Amino acid sequence: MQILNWQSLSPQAQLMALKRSPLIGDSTLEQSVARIIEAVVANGDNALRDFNREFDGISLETLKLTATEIEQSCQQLPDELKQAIAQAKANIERFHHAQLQPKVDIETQAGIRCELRCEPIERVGLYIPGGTAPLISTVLMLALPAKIAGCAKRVLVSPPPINDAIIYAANACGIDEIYQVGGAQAIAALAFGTESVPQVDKIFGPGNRFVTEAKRAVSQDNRCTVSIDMPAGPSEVLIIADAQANPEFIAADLLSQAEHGADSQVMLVTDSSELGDAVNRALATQLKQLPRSEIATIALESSRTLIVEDLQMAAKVSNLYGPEHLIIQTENPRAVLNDIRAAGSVFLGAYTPESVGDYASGTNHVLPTYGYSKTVSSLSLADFSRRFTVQELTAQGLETIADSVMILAAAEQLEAHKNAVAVRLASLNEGNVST
Ligand code: HSO
Ligand code: ZN
Repeated sequence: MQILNWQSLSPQAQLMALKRSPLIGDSTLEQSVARIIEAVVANGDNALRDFNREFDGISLETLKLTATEIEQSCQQLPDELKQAIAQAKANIERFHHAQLQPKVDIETQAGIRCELRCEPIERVGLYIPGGTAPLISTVLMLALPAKIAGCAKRVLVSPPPINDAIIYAANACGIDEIYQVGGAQAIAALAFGTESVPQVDKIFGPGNRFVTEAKRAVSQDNRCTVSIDMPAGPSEVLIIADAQANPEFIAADLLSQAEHGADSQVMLVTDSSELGDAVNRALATQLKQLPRSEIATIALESSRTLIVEDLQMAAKVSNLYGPEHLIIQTENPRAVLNDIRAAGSVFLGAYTPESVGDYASGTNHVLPTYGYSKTVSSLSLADFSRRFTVQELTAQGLETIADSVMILAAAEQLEAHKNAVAVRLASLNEGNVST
């Protein structure tokens, strides 16, 4: 990885050093996706079957997996994979269950009761990408919080042929509606509904640029009211490390993220230039042994090591970048954590590789990328529900705030607002106290 000395860079060059590669897009992407969406709106299941043939080379009459097909896929799975899924599932369930919020129900003043209630989103669509790495773990990260939050209808879509382990994980997480359709057409089907795919209220999950563009497009389409989980960009990790960190561990962590895609970005920020050199040597050795070394090599070309004067500066640099994943391998990682303001998920200490959060520690691996961690939160139980407020005033409560409300309404020149209070006060003054 290119090694740069942070302090010696001009402010402009510092910004460049933290720049992500521009999102790979082309001017026709929007149009191609729009065409796919319109075809699904017009022709429903027939369009989905056509796209399955065109993009995935598979002819399917029935898009929904039958109970028998699900059962058959589940039987194919080796026991050790089932056990690994079970351990990951238990931890993810525990962590997300703990996120259930107690109801807020207070009196702001005597006779003025305010509540914050939480309702599950009724119908959710979970997108699981196909491709070279079947993301079994993403099924757990989406399906378990959806179930714990109480979403009544949970639908999973994935391009055919769907990997047996994905079907097994979905089934283990209580999903019984699995549709064999992927790409932008799957997102369109979830947003508008077809003869077989049900319409949903919110779509979750990662995907390629067609899926990402389709999610953006349907979330802004006023013919439906579907919303989406979060904006998506390529995966990334930033590691803060000091001289005592193990360069082999760091190289392994950088590569674990670099192997996701040629557009992944990995960064090392350290106060030790010796460590920077040692990590580069370890990267060269480890890279040779990886099956996905071609992908990782391209990712490393746009990745950097930044040498800073101390760990406070390292935290500042990390905050400027706002990484999706932040690994802190320093003597006292919690001291650095106190200076961290923006990151999707943080991994502390030598024995916490990012892989544990990707799969099994319990935290969610759907995280804000591309600097969005400054404003967007990691996926959590809250994303599967909506909150609404309730208020109830007694006559005495209304009298307590009547003047303030009427004065504010008058200041806004909204006479009818003022009147809604005034008519009640008048009625109270006439002695008509109801409750
Ligand atoms: N690191 C990915 C999640 C993942 N890793 C799934 C392996 N499988 C999210 O950025
Ligand atoms: Zn990963």
